[in-house]
Parts: sequence; structure tokens; C-alpha cells
Amino acid sequence: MSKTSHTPRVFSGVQPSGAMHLGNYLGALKKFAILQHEHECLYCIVDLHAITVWQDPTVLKQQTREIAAAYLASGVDPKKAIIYPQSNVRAHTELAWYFNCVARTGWVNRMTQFKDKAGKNTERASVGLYTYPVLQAADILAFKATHVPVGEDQKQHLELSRDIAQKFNNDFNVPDFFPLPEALTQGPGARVMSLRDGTAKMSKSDPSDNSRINLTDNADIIVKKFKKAKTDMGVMPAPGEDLSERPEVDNLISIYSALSEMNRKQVVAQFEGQGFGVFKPALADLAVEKLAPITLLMSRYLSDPDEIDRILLAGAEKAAEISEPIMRDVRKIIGFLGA
Ligand code: AQP
Repeated sequence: MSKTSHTPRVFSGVQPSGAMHLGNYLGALKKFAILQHEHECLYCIVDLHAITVWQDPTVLKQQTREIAAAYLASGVDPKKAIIYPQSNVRAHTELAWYFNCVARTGWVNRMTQFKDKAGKNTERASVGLYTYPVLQAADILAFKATHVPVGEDQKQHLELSRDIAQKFNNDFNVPDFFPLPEALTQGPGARVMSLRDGTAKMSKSDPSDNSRINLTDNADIIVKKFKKAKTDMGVMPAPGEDLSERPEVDNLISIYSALSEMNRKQVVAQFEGQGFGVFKPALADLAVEKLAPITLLMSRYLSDPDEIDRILLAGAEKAAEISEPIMRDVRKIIGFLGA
């Protein structure tokens, strides 16, 4: 992590908008457990982001617990890191409003994720979906977080968070009040693509379940999904071969690399010239080996929802203790009466 004048603090979140998948795990979760040993970390379940598209209220609660269980099962320790639901800490919504008044519409108009998620009919998308990246800036900066472990798809939003922090500091003449947060996206799992289309990211909302490996999939399903994964008529590439025209093969190599801790060169060298009939089962075995313990632990945590709720509510209290003094300063800086 690069140096900053602010105390390093890590913030990240996952939406409770569906089953977590291998992309969420490799792009975000896997880094969460590592970072908690070195830094103060807040890992939020971003339910306010989830409701930017319709969520059934009873399902939302269950999905919130499932994300918490996934955090815990991936090794996040509530004694070391703060785990909590976003809606339980008021600073998120309050700061989001202030930032709505700082951010420019031109900046938000450039966000590609809104265009992807809203599809053709942007007029029918919620206003919340449009201002989603502003709320994301508030999530991070309500804690003056300096580092944000995320997948590559979030890089543009992180740039916007930096722009908002910088503009707030300039507008109110408080240089360095907010840090300029940095995305931590390094690593081979930063951009896991769909198993059906190597040019689209693996996503919870993809209608095809075969496009992703869910953290709740059992061994048989994982094996079947990798077997069905799109490839081509060729064989595994040779070292140095250009894979720009073979995105699906490129993606499977990245997944193998991220799961095995081998670099891509080593993976390519190991499977050079072999058929997918050899590579795919090896990849499926590796995925089962790495994911099965997490799936098992998740189901154990989920069998005691009261305990999950206790962890989340205690986490929310700790998070509020950090954000409240920051919010008091923010209110004073803006010039609110009584602040
Ligand atoms: N395919 C991916 N590869 C690497 N990282 C990924 N992340 C998501 N997809 C990939 C990272 O996972 C974290 C949590 O993401 P999220 O659930 O909050 O939102 P998302 O990015 O919108 O994820 P999905 O799965 O694509 O959800 P839907 O389909 O609901 O939009 C983030 O750090 C993200 O970068």
C-alpha cells in the first residue's frame, strides 16, 4: 500500500443482491482477510446500494446474512475487522447527500456502470442507481478510509471518490481533510469474466447461472459449470501466445492462476499444448479444493442467524464510533447551525 499523510484505513463492501460468486471472492473477499492483519479494516454489507434495484424485503435480510457468512467463512475475523450492514450507520446517507451537492452531474454521467446496469431504458432506472457512485464515495470517506480492495470494475468509481474528496477539500478550503482513497486491485483475480462470454464480467445479475461459480455451488455443480465453460477449437496456448482473440481461454487461465497462487506464465507452461479435456477438470478440482471449505463454513455460520445478527449490530456500533466525529467535523466545515 502506498504512503499517505492519513492513518491507513481499509474500507470495502459487497452488495446483498444475490449469491456471491468467484469474481466477488477473488476480486474482493480474498484480500479482506489478508488486509485485516495489517490495518484497521471496515467491511460493509452495502444494502443501501442493493436497493438501487428492487429487492424483496425478506430476501434482502437473508442475503445480508449470507454476505456476512461469506465474509466470516473467508477468514474475516470480527475481532480484527469491523463487519456491519450499511443501513445501520447513518453517516453513509448523510454524507452521500453532502457529496451529491459537491459532485458534478457531468462526472456522474460518465460512469459506465450506470449505463451497463440501467440498459437502454435509463429513464426507468432509479435515481439511486444513478447516484450510486456518490454514495460509494460517502461509504469510504465517512471513515476517511485510504485504501479500498475491489475488483477492477470499481476503478472508475474510486476515481470519482478521489475527485469528490479533492473538490470538498478545495471548496471548503480544508486541504487534506479527506484522504484521496486508492483502489487495491492488484492480482490475477481482479477481473473474473463470465464462463459463457469472456468479454463480460462474472456477475450476480447475469441471467445464466452457468456464467458464474457461486460460493454456494457444490462440487458436482462446479465440475459441470467448468465442463460447460465456453472455450474454442484450439488447445492450451504456448508461453507468450497472444490471447486477445481467445478471451474465454485467457479468463480460465487467470482463474487458475488466482486460485493456485501460481503466476499466469507458470500456468501456461504447465498446460501448454494440452486439450481443454485436461485443463478444465484440473481447474474444476482446484476450484472445489479452494471453495468447498468456504461453502461448508458459510452454511455453518448461516445455521445460527442470531449470532450473525449480533456480530453485525456490534460492528455497526463500532463503525458509528469512527464515523461520528468525522461527521461532526463535516457539519462544522459546511457551516450548519448548531454543528
Ligand atoms: N467479475 C468480477 N471480478 C472481480 N471482482 C469482482 N467484483 C464483482 N464482480 C467481479 C468485486 O466484488 C466486490 C463486490 O461487488 P458487488 O456485489 O458490490 O457489486 P458488483 O461489482 O456490481 O458485483 P456483481 O456480481 O456484478 O453484482 P451485480 O450483478 O448485482 O452488479 C467489488 O469489489 C467488485 O469489484
